Amino acid sequence: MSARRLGALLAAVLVVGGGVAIGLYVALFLEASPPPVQAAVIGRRVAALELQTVAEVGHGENSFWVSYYARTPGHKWVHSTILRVPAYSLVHVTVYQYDSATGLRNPLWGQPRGVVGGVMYVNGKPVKVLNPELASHTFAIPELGVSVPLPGVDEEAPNQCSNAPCTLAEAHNTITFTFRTRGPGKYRWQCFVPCAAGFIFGFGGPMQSIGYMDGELEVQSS
Ligand SMILES: [Cu+2]
Repeated sequence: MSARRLGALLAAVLVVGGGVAIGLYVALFLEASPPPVQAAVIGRRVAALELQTVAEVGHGENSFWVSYYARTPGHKWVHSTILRVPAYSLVHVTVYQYDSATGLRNPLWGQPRGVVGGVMYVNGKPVKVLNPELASHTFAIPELGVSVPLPGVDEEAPNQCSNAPCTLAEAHNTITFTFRTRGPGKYRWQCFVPCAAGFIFGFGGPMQSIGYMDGELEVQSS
């Protein structure tokens, strides 16, 4: 075989092999992707989302990973961060926050932003800025300018949750806020607290995994 032919053959093998590898990667990614959770529609252009954050899942492959969970309109907690909401709507969010504080790298994020009235409610009380050291996670949708710091529970509080999904009988803070969606599309959302214990700078593992501290907001035309 001539060197030229061999070169062409090798190039073809690489292209096909690369294609197969990319296909496999996409297939595995899709398979690993958690199921979408629909927000409850509670009015004309008004929806409601319920989330919880847990210090550790408590079971399964990544038992020690910190995570978000989402609740279906049928009140079932799902281990997912793929959230479906209607376009051009108000979304009322309730987060049950079961994890303790880690603290923010950037104190600016202690201010709830991109939310209606510039305010969040912590256990029913309005909060316009949170001491950055008290943040356990944030709920942030960078493209929509939404960033909400979630105050952690006291580490000494009795009844800590260690197996998700957590229940209201366990120590938690309840945070509520409202944001407005724009047009249909996929918007990335994530936590910005370096909350991944045991990973470099707290930013590995769950902090870079959809279904844990990263998610997608699927905005759909209604
Ligand atoms: Cu987090």
